[in-house]
Amino acid sequence: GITAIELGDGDPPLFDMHPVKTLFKIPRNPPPTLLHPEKWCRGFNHFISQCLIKDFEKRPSVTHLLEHPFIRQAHGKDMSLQKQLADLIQAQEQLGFIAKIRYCALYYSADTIIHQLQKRYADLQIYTYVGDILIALNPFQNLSIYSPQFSKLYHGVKRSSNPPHIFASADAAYQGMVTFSKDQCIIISGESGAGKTESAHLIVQHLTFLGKANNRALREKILQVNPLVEAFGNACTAINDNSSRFGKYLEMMFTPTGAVMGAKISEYLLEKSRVIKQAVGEKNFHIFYYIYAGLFHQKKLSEYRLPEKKPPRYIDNETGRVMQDIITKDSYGRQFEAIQHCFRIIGFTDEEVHSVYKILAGILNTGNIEFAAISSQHQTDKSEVPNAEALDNAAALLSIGSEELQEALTSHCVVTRGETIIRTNTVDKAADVRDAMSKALYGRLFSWIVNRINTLLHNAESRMNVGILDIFGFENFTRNSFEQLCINIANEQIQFYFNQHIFALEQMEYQNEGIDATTVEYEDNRPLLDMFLQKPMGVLSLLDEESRFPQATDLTLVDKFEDNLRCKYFWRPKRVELCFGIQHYAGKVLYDAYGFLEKNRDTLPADIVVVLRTSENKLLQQLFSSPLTKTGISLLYFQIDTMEMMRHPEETTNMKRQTVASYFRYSLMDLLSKMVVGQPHFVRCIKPNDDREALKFSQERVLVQLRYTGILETVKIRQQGYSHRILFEEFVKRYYYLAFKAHQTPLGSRESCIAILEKSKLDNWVLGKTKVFLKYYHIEQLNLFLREVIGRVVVMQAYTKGWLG
Ligand code: AD9
Ligand code: MG
Repeated sequence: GITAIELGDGDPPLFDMHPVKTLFKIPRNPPPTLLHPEKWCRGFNHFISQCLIKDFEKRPSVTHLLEHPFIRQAHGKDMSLQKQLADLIQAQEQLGFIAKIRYCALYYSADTIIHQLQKRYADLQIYTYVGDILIALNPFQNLSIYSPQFSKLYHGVKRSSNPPHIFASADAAYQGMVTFSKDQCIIISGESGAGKTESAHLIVQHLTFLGKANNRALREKILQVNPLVEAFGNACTAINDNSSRFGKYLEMMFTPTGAVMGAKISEYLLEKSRVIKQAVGEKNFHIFYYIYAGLFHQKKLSEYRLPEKKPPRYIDNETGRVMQDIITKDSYGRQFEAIQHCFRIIGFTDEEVHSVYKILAGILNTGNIEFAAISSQHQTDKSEVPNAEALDNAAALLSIGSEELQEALTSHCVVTRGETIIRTNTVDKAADVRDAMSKALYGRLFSWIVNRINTLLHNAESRMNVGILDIFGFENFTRNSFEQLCINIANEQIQFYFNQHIFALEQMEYQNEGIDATTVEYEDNRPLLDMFLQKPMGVLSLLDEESRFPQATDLTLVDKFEDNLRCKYFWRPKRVELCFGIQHYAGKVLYDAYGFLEKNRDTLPADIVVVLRTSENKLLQQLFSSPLTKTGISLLYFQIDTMEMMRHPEETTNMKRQTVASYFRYSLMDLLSKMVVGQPHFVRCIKPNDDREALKFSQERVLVQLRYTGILETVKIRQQGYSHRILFEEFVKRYYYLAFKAHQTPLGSRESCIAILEKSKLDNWVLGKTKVFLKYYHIEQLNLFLREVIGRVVVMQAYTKGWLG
């Protein structure tokens, strides 16, 4: 008969989730009369998991489970394994185990994982653990699992006490920070529309709950940060109605005891080009619609010199649609009020907010400035503004002179041999200058808002933080431009970090510690990342080099790519000249190089800066007084520049000519430097379908995402791997109470570790040369024991000291 069934030892399937391994033993070679081994195991595992869930719900001990009459019965009789199995399953039904499987079994095959995810999704169980990575399927509907009751449930408890949840990730990070006094970072990844931003909100919500500050006002403030920056940095795209058009790293700061103290945001690469133009079916940044609709409903459009009949060109790319939306729905208007509320709560002054609105309205009016050619006999390359209304409005809102603005738009100064010559702009050139000005205004305004939030929420006394990374997800549209390239490179970098952390470092550590662990093959995207970032022959460097040549064109750029990128990840389609393709980790993307050089140069003529600096609007003056004149880089970024300049003084001269690509490279570096100091927690968002429909699960789409994100490989490595490694000394210091008396001072040695582990009756742990290797459930168990023991010690001391009478 069965004595025990062991789940594990490389036999599929396996639960990494509970210490069930010692409970049951599956014979290595099931008798041939049995069902197909995998099905057989699956049936059994299913049963066991149900028992366990029952077990965990009532919280009896593991022995309690063994004492279960049904299990005892199975043990007692001598039946064929098959019969017993049938009995077990029947009994399971009789017992009415209706509890659902909470923990996904870690099967080897992709099929079984997909199957499991699908089943869970149908039950609206969108979260699943794979090892210690949280998989989050986008539900595309509101679920009632984020209420304060749920927050209470995920508060300083073992992970296995509750169903998988995004709150558990926040709780794990929080506990990690408090217990180890170490910064943590939660890295949320997934393609566009997969649910990263929503997840980030939920994490902030839960962290503010966990880090209970007495200061309610502060908590309120922190909760308003995301909605505010997202109004300015998110927009509707073809894939996602609330798509992040910038990368965001939000650090929540805490005291050593874990009370929340403040917050700080870093922003990465806002897609400024959206201000001036949007693809068909897409929109400008939310804030423009909020403000236009809000002012419309409040009948205040004229106060901000905004046209009432026809919305400004920048927000009305499909003529007429916007106005209809604004009049019929008033959600935009409500959002405007919400944003005003955010500004107020966070602590912006009325004057500041008014200035922000004026600049936004100024940008919208700037977009309406049109140019016409002045043709005289001698000059055909001269332009003027035939209708001064938009020009005057923009100038008034920006508190600058209308004539000066016209001058700066339609002409430019050239300094040659110490002499200043004024050259006129063609109509096209003038329009480019106008758009460059709008982009610069918006980009700098955005950075200013972020910096202002940081000043208002910063707390110099904070000691530890939990960072939450929410960037723009991998994108593949019908037409992909420079912005998509940058976004996808950023995702490539995050994927690399993930791989490093999960696979490369893991394997290196096993080797170093002399532990025998099977190596897991994974898709290393390092060569791809090198192709993008390498100097001087990487995509970004080549782009920068080409951007320096005035004669270069987008076509010469693609030629240059083709000549230099000799690598299987790059190809050039035959028929379309300006196109090139890249095989990203997440799929093939075809890029259209049109406009790459201009977008990378991101030039803002000095004449415009000069005019804007004369503004009487204090905020505007501030935006353009920084020494960086081009990319609208925040102060935060400026610090990195200076750091870089100190390290590479030879590049200092180029700093003035900073391109988007070089800024982008530094941003990635900066982001990584923040991430590597913290203990990472990974949340992988997955989009179950492309139609944004609830309950619709496309196996194909999910499989693709599981595959390219490396989750399938993760399953393998997690099955075999050890999520915690602790130096002997540290381990002894932390857990010596479990095997030694309080007055003893055991050596931080291998032997002491063994004593502790054996005393705790754990198995499946491994000792390396310097570290103890543990599965995550070991840690949970140890901490639980520790709490009990310490509790006992405290009570005993209280007795001996006579406190308890
Ligand atoms: V992008 O890369 O910024 O374009 P995200 O951030 O991955 O993308 P987002 O969080 O914006 O996606 O989610 C897209 C939409 O899915 C949201 O607007 C919600 O409508 C929906 N969603 C995502 N997660 C949840 C959830 N936990 N509950 C309910 C959700 N709806
Ligand atoms: Mg997002």
